[in-house]
Amino acid sequence: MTHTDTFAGAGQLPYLKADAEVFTAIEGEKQRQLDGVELIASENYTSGAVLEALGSIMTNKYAEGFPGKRYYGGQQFTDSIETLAIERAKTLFRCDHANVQPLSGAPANIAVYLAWMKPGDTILGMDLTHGGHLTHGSPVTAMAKIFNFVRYKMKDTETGEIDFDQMHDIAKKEQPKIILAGFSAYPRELNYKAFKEIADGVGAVAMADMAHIAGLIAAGVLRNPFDDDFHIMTTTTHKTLRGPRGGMILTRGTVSNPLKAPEHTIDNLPTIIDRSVFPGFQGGPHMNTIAAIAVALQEAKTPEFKTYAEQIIKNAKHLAAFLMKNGCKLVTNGTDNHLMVIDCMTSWNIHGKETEYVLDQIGITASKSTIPDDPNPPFMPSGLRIGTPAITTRGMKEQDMETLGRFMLDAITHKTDEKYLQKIHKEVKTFCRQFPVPGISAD
Ligand code: DSN
Repeated sequence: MTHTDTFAGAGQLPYLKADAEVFTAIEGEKQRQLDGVELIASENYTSGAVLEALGSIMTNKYAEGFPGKRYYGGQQFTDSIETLAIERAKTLFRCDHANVQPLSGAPANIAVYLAWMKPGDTILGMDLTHGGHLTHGSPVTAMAKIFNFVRYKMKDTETGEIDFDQMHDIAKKEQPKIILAGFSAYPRELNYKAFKEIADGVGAVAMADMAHIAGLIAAGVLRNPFDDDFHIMTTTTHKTLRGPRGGMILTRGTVSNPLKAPEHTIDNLPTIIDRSVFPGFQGGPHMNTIAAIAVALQEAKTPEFKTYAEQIIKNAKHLAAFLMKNGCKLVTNGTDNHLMVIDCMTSWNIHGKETEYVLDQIGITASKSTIPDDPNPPFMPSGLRIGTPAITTRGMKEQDMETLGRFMLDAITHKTDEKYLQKIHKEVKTFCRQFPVPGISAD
């Protein structure tokens, strides 16, 4: 049985028809998802079961607090759902504690920062143009006004090797409270052991933001930072993990009593973090989202999910090899995970923003991206980030990567020829309609 079968009739939205404006927009988006190719590396299609939990009456319930310790009555089912999500997360990621309440990845990271640090304290994270995420200290974020972010980079952008000597020197000088491994645009596997050694050397907490690759870690196809004794892992739940939009904070160690302030020690991290999420930073958890996370985590335990995760990487490697064979310059010259960053200026002498626009014209969605030490600004950067999680969910395989690569290269070659782009757009639509989108019946 496929995910599509389990949600027969999805997209019919019988109640919503009364609100024509919202109904029409959702129908339009449904069609866009069916007719287009999704190469945004952070997007995916959830299963019908996840959608059902997300759209369920669990959204009606307030549940401030944690299972067994709530501030409202009527919690027998919320407690059982949140406990399921927590236990499933612990098994899947081999950790001792999971907080499944963060509303998404940014709130998860912020809750950790506020849990462990005081205003003015320092975090050492990846340079943003080298692949780090906005919440790792972009000057436009509120966190950058509170904490001091310092950066490490790749030593060699041709291989993706991280400059651990530089990281070590910066850590000794700046004495960060957190050393952050993780990224939103870095295509290589990380050497967590090297991060952890540097963190231990300066008494910092080792934190991994695994939002992009959580599904690949859960499936065991990429390394789990906890195997190298990381203290904290944060993630979103909607990328490779294929759940609803949400977040989690995973830790080693046990919670004492989340309603009582513990001593500020690494052993107490689970309690400190729980208290930072609630009541520190958020109010009532979104119980419909937590129900959907529980469902996604159960799906991620299956052999089918492991095969899916393996195929994501096979597809990414294949697409990267095809593009490079055809003259395309990729940052780090390939990928170990689900994403790659094309250096569009070097490849075709056009910006990432224009490349994104050209691909949009043929029904292929991607996102512009900076390249390491990009001379161009983030809104008009030199690169384009693409990834394979969503297309792999639709069932695309290696041979389909070549078809997609050809569509992309053909469109870029004919980028000013509107008629030609329309012709490719039709071909893209015919091509991708062969592959079902879970949760959307294609009638
Ligand atoms: N916006 C996500 C991404 O595209 O990587 C991360 O939050």
